[in-house]
Amino acid sequence: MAEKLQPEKINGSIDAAGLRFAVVVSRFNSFITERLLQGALDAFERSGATGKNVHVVHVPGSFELPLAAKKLAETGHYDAIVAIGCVLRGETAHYDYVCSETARGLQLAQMDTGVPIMFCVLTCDTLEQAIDRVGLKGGNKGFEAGLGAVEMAQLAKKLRNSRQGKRR
Ligand code: INI
Repeated sequence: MAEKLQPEKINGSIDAAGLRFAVVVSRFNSFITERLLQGALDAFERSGATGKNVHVVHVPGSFELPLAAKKLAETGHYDAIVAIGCVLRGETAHYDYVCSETARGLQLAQMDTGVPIMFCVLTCDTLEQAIDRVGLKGGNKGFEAGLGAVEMAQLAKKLRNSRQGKRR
């Protein structure tokens, strides 16, 4: 019987040593976003990043995250970026505009620049749902995003190197 094909797997490791990160944080709902920031920083520290390689930038609200993230990505200085925000549903359609434009803008920023950008924007109906995602029932989504940034930074580096290998 023919042997089962064993594909070569390419994964990003959770090793932040020597990598550079930016975290862009919305001040709106800072009770939540500052806890998400602490989670992301914890993930960087636990995976071997050093303080001088992690920069934190604040913006007024989630709607401003994409522009700041894109400008950071364009510097060429960062291996990955985490965008942190918290949008809580109100009585008007404002919530829908902020959520959709923030998500769209962050996706465009990472596709335009090739720098991984983690979408760490909570979109919740209530404050209680948000609190559950910053350390209580749902863990800390900032920590998950930090780990995601490390993995994507490593993966992007590997894919870049394997592409260069093919050209030779
Ligand atoms: N920004 C948030 O990050 N979360 C919110 O819940 C929110 N609400 O509800 O209005 C919010 N609005 C501000 C917005 O992000 C912009 O800063 C503002 O519209 C100026 O461009």
